[in-house]
Amino acid sequence: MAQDNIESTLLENRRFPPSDAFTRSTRMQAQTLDQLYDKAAADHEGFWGDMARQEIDWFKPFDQVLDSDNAPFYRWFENGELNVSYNCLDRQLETNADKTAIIFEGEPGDVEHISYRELYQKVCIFANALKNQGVSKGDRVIIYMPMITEAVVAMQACARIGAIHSVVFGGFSASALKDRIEDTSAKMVITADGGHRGGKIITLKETADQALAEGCDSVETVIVFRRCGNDITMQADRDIWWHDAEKNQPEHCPAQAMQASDPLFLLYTSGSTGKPKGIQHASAGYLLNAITTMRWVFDIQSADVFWCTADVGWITGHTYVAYGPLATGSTMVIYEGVPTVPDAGRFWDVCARHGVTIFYTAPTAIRALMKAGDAIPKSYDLSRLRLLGTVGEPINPEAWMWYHEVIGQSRCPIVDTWWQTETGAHMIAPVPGVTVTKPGSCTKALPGIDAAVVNENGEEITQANQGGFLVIRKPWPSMIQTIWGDDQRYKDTYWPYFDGKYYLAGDSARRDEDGYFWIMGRIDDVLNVSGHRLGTMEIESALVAHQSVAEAAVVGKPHDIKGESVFAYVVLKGNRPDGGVDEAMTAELRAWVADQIGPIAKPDDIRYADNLPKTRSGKIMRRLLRTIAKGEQITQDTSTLENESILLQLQGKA
Ligand code: 6R9
Repeated sequence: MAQDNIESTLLENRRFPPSDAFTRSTRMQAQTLDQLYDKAAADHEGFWGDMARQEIDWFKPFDQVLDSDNAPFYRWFENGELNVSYNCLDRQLETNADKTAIIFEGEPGDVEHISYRELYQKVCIFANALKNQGVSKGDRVIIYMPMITEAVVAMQACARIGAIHSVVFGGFSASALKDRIEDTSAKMVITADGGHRGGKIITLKETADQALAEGCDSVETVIVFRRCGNDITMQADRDIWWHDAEKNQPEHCPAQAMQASDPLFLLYTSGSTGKPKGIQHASAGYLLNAITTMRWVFDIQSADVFWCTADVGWITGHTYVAYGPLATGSTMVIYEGVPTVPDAGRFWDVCARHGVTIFYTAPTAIRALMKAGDAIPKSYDLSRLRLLGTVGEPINPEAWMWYHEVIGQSRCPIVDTWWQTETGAHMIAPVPGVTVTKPGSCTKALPGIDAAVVNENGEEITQANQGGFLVIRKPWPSMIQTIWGDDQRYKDTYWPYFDGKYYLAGDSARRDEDGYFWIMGRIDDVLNVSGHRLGTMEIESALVAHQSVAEAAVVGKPHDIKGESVFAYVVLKGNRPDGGVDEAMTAELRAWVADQIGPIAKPDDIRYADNLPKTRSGKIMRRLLRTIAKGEQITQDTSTLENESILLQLQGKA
């Protein structure tokens, strides 16, 4: 996998400088950017301290920029007090009250424009409703919603009263939801009757009921927003409609003063082992980098219409839907559904009708829409677009070129943004108007971000195009605080080497002769399916939980559109099916995994064998399984295998 990547990207030598027209219109000029880099290099803490004073409205100023006493549990902006929702809403009211904050479009086509004043009122009323239902500062609230305005209202309302939200993607199953409810001991679940997705109604409340059927004792209340009008059952002592909870609630709700390092939210993400981890983010540092990256990377300006297509169930939907655009007083689009309903022109239709100027999506969406052909985007007026962005996985140069030429009409710079749930905001990304881009490279680290590629001893690799570990060598404001309830796992996962001094991203990368970063892939067993992180362990555990499965190993297989697809090798209890084929079992296991984790985790391929290839010490040889999944010739040494003869079965040849 990594090897392919090196070869294809090494051939890439096209350069795209920003146009003069773009550079003239941008907020950031090369000279200013240089000054930022210089200042950050000379005085890391002073740089971020100044930024925090400039960009955040504080209730009480901080007295220390960075407290490293208990590293790697860094604390930014000690003793400062603020409220994130106040910074997103209240401070826009003076000059921006009538400006549109959100242009919402439902999948069925319903459109709503919400001004900052209206959003402020919605958030205040709902925040009061939460308080009225007994939620207070520090309580955890699970949000399991469709991609509608109210999802953002719920997040902002939590932030307003200091409750810690944990959004669970609406595509996740009851059992995934249950795990998150239990890990957070949430007091409340906020959901909707349903959401529109892919021309169907996703029955969220029904799934939430399944999750809550057993255990989840911490949950006292379920608030249900009526979106689709589908039939649901309300449990009298537990469930309340959103509109009923809001009855008689005042239109103002004071913003709770929070310590800078009080947690703002938890968001679960996959790791290489064990259950998903609750990534914990702090209030002030997270907000700061949401704002700085909106300015530096998205060049956000007052007339922009910004559209990040990510669901709020992912970090991208947190930073670049729920917080960043509002904290910078911007207008954004929120779209409920999928890109292909009613047809593959939907994204471009939304861009054209709402005058989107900045468009941010994932390579997997770009590849899928590219496949639908050029005629579709060409039939829409995309002339308002001025900047394009991508996130979630490496973008292949072919898709980059299509995005540039067909969507951006060779006019719009592309910002390929590398970051993670744990980093909170963009870390390595171009500054449009200044950075010369190269298709497939996320270019350079942003000011104040000390990214490097190092070898296993932590020494920086200076030789061009030599791969190594991607690390961040200095703390940054929007960094992960810890893993919820598991400080040790936080240390072990992110600070295992280099004397615990460098943050280990879990990606491999190389830098070219210009110092540009090229992400090569994960160094652990994490898959990236359509830009979503999935742990191979999680899928394996789900498979093994099925009554017929004895053992399972999961690897990624390169996929045209998804980037990677899930390929599972399964050892059944009892006999291997004749010729390795059992379509009924395959269908059952796919449905089972969808049920255990969610449809995104469904294996595209399942292959049955009597055993898995293991070394004598019992380690599954995943590299070998990856080679087989790709249908490639096995060149690895297989002599350490316990049972070489199963190779034929694994290859589907016996
Ligand atoms: C924001 C987000 C993080 C992982 C990350 C890396 C991959 C993200 C990328 C990229 C190459 C980019 N990744 N952006 N790889 N180029 N521009 O996606 O967060 O879901 O936590 O995933 O995604 O492997 O480590 P998250």
